[in-house]
Amino acid sequence: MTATAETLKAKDYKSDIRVVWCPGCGDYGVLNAVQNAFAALKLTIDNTVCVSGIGCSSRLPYFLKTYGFHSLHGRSLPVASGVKLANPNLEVVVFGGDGDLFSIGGGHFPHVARKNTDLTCVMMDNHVYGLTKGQASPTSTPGTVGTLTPFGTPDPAAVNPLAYSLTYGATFVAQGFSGDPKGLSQTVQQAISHKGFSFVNIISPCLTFNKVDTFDFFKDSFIDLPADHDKSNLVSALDKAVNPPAGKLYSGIFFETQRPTLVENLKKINQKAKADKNRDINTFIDEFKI
Ligand SMILES: Cc1ncc(C[n+]2csc(CCOP(=O)(O)OP(=O)(O)O)c2C)c(N)n1
Ligand code: SF4
Repeated sequence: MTATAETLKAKDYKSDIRVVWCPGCGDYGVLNAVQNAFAALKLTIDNTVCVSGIGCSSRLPYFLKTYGFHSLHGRSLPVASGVKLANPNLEVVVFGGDGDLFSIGGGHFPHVARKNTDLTCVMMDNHVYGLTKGQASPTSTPGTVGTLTPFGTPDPAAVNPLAYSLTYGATFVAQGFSGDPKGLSQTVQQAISHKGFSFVNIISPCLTFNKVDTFDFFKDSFIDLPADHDKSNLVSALDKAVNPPAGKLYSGIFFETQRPTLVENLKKINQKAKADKNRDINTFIDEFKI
């Protein structure tokens, strides 16, 4: 975390753009939690960049006063990586939906995680494609009836975003609920404060197009991770991600560890390259001259 701004309140991070989500959409709770988290961390508005892809949830950067980049569907993570590599001093936060990040953008996620790119990725998981009116997404509960699946999805299993991110080497993995903006704000603060790739899966119901995994369904489902959960233990984190008690979902930090970030590793390689006279760029080019 690099930015500071002593006097900003949550409302100061709000842009003048009218929020256009359906009344009651879970994403309002996420926006609220994010504004509070930015204020608590005293992020400087012009040192913070919020990047998204396409989807209802990907509109979130519009509603914040920071710099933003509403990129292409599924491409928020590579765009955000570029921003971070170009200027490592910026605080870069990625927002998106389960479709954007795990369907069309699913191929980028493992690499950003394993490289430990210093980004915070906040996913609004509503188990559906909201913007395009209710198609099934990778996190849809198997059998979900949707616009294009009137007889239920044929997929026997859903993607588990927590297990996925843990498996590919994310160094911070957490989960929260849009109906708990206070708890969520704290989780987002911890995710942003973490050095390296952090992922927060937020269950954020789409009341318009997901009639199965609704707010009422989730509101009694969340329980805190056990007090004795060891968040440095990857196996225990995976177990909690895959095997919560029946009908329940854990909220809190599943896993946190420290590893050098992509920028740190690139700096080391750069230093080595500079120190190696045999690898001077002109010597290297000379090797290819005929
Ligand atoms: C290349 C491309 N393919 C498809 C689309 C259509 N599209 C826009 S948003 C979206 C899915 C959004 O779902 P999700 O990321 O879960 O966000 P939500 O709207 O549910 O918040 C799709 C398929 C597109 N805009 N661009
Ligand atoms: S369609 Fe669903 S995800 Fe999109 S704004 Fe409406 S409630 Fe939210």
